[in-house]
Amino acid sequence: MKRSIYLQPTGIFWDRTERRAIDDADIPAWKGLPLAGGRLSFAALDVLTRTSGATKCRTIVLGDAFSGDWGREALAAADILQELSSVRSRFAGLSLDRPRVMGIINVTPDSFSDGGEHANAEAAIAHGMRLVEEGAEILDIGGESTRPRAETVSVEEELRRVIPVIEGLRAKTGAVISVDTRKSEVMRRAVAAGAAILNDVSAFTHDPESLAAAAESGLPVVLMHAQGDPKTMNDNPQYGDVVLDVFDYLESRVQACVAAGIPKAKIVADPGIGFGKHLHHNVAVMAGLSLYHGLGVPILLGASRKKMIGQLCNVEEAKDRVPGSLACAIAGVAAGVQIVRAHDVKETKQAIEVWRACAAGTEKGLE
Ligand code: 9MG
Repeated sequence: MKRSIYLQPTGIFWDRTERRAIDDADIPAWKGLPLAGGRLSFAALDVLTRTSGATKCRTIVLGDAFSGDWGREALAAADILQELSSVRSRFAGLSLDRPRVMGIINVTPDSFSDGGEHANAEAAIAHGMRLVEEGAEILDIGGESTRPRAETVSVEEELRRVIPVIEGLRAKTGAVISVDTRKSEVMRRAVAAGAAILNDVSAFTHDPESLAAAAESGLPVVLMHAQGDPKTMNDNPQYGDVVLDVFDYLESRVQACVAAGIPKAKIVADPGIGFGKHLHHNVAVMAGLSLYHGLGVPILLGASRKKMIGQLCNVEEAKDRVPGSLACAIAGVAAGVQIVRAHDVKETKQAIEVWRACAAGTEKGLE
């Protein structure tokens, strides 16, 4: 469905009204609306209206602007307004009242960040155990590189790479195991080996059997936006308004999953930084992250070590992009993103914990 009105929460803050000692019943403590049912609230909305290619934006402050025309337009998107505040379900057994870190394990010889150093199962398992020690609550295991221009690998090769790692980490850690794959056969075998999340960068569009396989598994899923196939996706990506086009796509994929029998409570959406997007698209999506809460599902952000950071700061080597990755992670959690996909788990956890304490204004009671 293509919408004409979208709502992006803005003025996002950690709600600390409980510490304000207002006991005058005539002056109720003002609260914003809770963002995705979590600890953050929002005080205003950017109302985005799209007509024949152009997007107009007007910011309205909650509470006093709903009487005006733009307020009425916001109410025309009442379904989005409701989703922006609704409480999110637990995902793969994890509550999402605080940001969760998904550690990346690339079992690929051509991985853009690992340089193939984890290309055998034992090294990958050891790497995964280290990520868990560092605080990863989810491990995302992939055997096919999705970096721009990457070639596809056969089902057999992908299975050979990921299954022993899933089995090993399932036996040795309590982390939730996610499999990063676009192939139905890999999904089925990964589920049998102990995977608890299916992360598909094609949002179940690459393999015609994958959506049915996902529904059959009963597992929670991550739906990512990508324009085109990894091999050619960054050649010439085209959008009307990238932030809104990504929203439309994710909304349609959420609907497709629900129609196939996957409950909405088991779906996470991801705007897909770097997937069929130039630098100006990626930064626009980063600035638009809070809009995606209108989908009514948790949001996952994966910007770790990506080219966007290299382009912004002129850093060629992926391993040298850690500070920029942390900046992206914090931009994400400050916009209410619930899951951050990261290579550098220890650093990401530390950055998030410090941000949370500073946003909450207390070092206590954050669990
Ligand atoms: C596999 N993979 C690589 N980058 C990713 C991202 O940004 N999100 C998700 N969900 N998966 C990704």
